Amino acid sequence: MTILSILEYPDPRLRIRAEPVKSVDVEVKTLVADMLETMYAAPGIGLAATQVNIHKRVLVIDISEERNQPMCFINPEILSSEGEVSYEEGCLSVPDVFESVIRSERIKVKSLDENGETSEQALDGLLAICVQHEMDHLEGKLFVDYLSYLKKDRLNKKLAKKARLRSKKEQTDRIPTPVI
Ligand code: GNR
Ligand code: NI
Repeated sequence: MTILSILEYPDPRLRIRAEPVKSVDVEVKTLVADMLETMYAAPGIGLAATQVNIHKRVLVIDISEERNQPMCFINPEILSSEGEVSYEEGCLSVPDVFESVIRSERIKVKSLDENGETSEQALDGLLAICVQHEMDHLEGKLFVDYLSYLKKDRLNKKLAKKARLRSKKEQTDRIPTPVI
């Protein structure tokens, strides 16, 4: 298994719309295994293939405390949704940012599992929130897209500062050329 590297905002590759999986073959199964390993290592409660620069409609999720209930959703579709909930979300592709997002409270999702079997599941709570967050990634959408202009502006300023500090650190870290 392999730990894959996770793209970070504002990487334009996070905006690519993912393509449906045609068949759940060994390549897709390997991707699922690698994504689970990457999610557990990060650590995160979910991961979309888009985040590891693979533009296929594949998600993995584990919301259990013990981190022993891996779930996989291939070609997920929301059949119906009800209610609204607000939850403080974070994203592995937008480190250190946590903001409230309003999502549907309950959803019915149709998807394929890692064996290519179709299933329909009625989900609620954190699992429903996480599936919606991950499905947004497959559309090239990020949770920060829901923020107000003011909050988005603050986020962009914070990222600009982070980039400035990084380039400053790179300068001071540079090993000086010895004077002979
Ligand atoms: O690890 C994650 N935590 C989280 C918390 C609240 C709502 C959504 C998430 S998903 C996130 C991992 C991630 O970025 N998945 O795309
Ligand atoms: Ni995310």
